[in-house]
Amino acid sequence: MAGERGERHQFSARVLQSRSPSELARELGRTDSDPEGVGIMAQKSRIYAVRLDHVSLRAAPLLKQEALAVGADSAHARGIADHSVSETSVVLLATWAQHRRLVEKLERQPFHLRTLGAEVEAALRAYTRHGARTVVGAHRALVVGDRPRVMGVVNVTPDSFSDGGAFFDPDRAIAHGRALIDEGADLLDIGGESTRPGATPVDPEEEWRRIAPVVRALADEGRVPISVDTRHAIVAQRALEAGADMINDVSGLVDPDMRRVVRDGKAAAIVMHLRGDPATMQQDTQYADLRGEVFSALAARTDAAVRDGIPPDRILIDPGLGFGKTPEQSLELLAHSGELRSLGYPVVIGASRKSMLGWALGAADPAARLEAGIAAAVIAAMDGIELIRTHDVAPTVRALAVVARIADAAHARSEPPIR
Ligand code: PMM
Repeated sequence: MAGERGERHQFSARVLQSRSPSELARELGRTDSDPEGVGIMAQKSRIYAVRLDHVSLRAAPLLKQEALAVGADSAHARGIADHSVSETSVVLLATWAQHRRLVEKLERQPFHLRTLGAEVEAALRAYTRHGARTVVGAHRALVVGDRPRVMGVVNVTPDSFSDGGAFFDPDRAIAHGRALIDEGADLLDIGGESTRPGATPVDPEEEWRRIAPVVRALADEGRVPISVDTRHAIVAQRALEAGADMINDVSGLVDPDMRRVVRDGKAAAIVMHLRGDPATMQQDTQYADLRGEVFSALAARTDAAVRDGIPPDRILIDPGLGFGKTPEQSLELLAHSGELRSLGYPVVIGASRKSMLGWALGAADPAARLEAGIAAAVIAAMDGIELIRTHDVAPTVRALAVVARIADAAHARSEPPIR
């Protein structure tokens, strides 16, 4: 009943739940506040914590002083005060409006603070970005960002952990690819080399022999863009000539030849994080700062790709769940996958049937990980992850359709009111 009041709740104090500034702006508007005021207040609605590395001894105190001057704050190493460290990591804490004022002030400051400010602004704009964008592939384009998109996996291998070689025969692999498209896959990822921990590397000639008929058939049909999962430049080149659109390189385009093939083939590329190679990657899972290291490695790999002439709007990034990471580390990366949006590239997450899900469930059988994979996909999609790589297309598409409708109902996906 409208207007009814409990004794202990005379004012109905209710903490508002909002995932985006636009959701909150709507709530502010519902107080019948002045619309211009709503725009200004919405910029104060949320604290954005921005982490920065390698801030110098001279820059850090100045940064804190400028942050305090705009009503924000920044945390840095205690050793900055007594000069016992030469550089520090920093976490800047500020509303959008404060960040903007701070960036303006830093433009006039020495010690690379101007560059630091520009990087903070770029990260914030990328992180809060909403709406559709087009990733152009060699032959076809993929739209991402309007709703979570699904990449269906076709492994043409005898030894993949997740499907145990069920599609090693080319005709069965082609039929499987068609079935995944019918189930609603937005693109397919075709692979001829198992990258499971300790798998024996495959000779590129053999890898190409496995996938060639599958890539040709599914690319010729042209129903969805085709990605090819390979670490080998020669395989990538032949795949692009055969009609593939995107290269999914689990080694993150470390090979300059691979970067050249992607650039010259005008392909899109997924740059995945992997330390070492699949044969040895589980031998070293020590990270001083897991999320920081994955982030800076992806930043370095994508910078190299752009420097070598691959246009930024053809690049996607992926933290590589399960690749040189323990189950706990993979789950930590999944829980913070939205952070990767700060780099400005669409983000891909592949959790489907992986051992971290088995670890979380306490069950070894990959066939019993369907719901766990969907839970992971839903978490990623709610964090704004653009592309979900999965073996289980139909149930994932259904789950993500509901996530998208919920986001619409919550007004979480309209343009944020911040400029
Ligand atoms: N995972 C596998 C293989 N390729 N590529 C990307 N970009 N991201 C991943 O998480 C990923 C990948 C693991 O093997 P699978 O094909 O059997 O799932």
